[in-house]
Amino acid sequence: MSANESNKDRIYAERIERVGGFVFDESVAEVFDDMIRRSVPGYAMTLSLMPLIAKRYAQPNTNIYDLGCSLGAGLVAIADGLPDSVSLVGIDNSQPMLDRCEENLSKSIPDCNWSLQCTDILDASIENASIVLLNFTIQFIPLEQRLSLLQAIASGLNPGGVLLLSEKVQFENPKTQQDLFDLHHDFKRENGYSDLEISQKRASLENVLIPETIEAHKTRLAQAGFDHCEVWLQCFNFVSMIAIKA
Ligand code: GEK
Repeated sequence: MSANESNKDRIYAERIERVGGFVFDESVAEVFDDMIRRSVPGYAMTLSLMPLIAKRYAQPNTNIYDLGCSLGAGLVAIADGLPDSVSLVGIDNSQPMLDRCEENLSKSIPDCNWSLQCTDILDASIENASIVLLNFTIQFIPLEQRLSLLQAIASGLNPGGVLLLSEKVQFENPKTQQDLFDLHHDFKRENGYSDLEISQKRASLENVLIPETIEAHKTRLAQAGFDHCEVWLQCFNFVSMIAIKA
């Protein structure tokens, strides 16, 4: 098998008798880059535009966190052009993800000051931060713990700091919800996933990935202590938001 084939996501390609809940284990980490690019509309664009935001908000001598950093794509994307004095901190509770993340950062940003922590983001200590990335990760946190996580982020950010939050979202209007859900599935089909793969993956994410509305995110961000919050990118039912601490 070529390297490319071995990193192609085929996890749900064969029929599985009983689909279990989705976990970020070795088999997922191995194909994760392919999985997220073929599953999340706008992922590449989010990564390509985040550096513009990061350059504007990064403050010298501060920490920049990526919570749920997976393979480190967010940190690699924003690293170029930041002040030399920033420290990049990637946090994830999946060791298989972090093993690959370490390889990626060593190769892609060897001269930056970065470190990785294998821990639950709910236990992470966030301090002296100018930017926090939370891309497609709060959706995996139990609903009742999301506010305290955002409060910890808001209180760890310096004045003028920002949270960049990306998420799968849902819509209150049933037609909008159905249309954007269908478009997301069209996107996955277009990217080579079969109907079987799409339906088995959906079953595995049931009760594991819990999306909310954009309004629910905005309300919680305000409650957590953010002063301004706006969507800066939306592709079907996936959004990227910026939340600013004044
Ligand atoms: C990217 N941001 O490429 N504590 C720490 N890590 C966690 C927790 C937790 N409680 N729950 C989940 N994770 C990345 C993509 S993926 C999104 C993020 C997705 C980690 C989990 O191990 C995984 O690496 C990541 O959050 C979510 O831009 O798979 O859709």
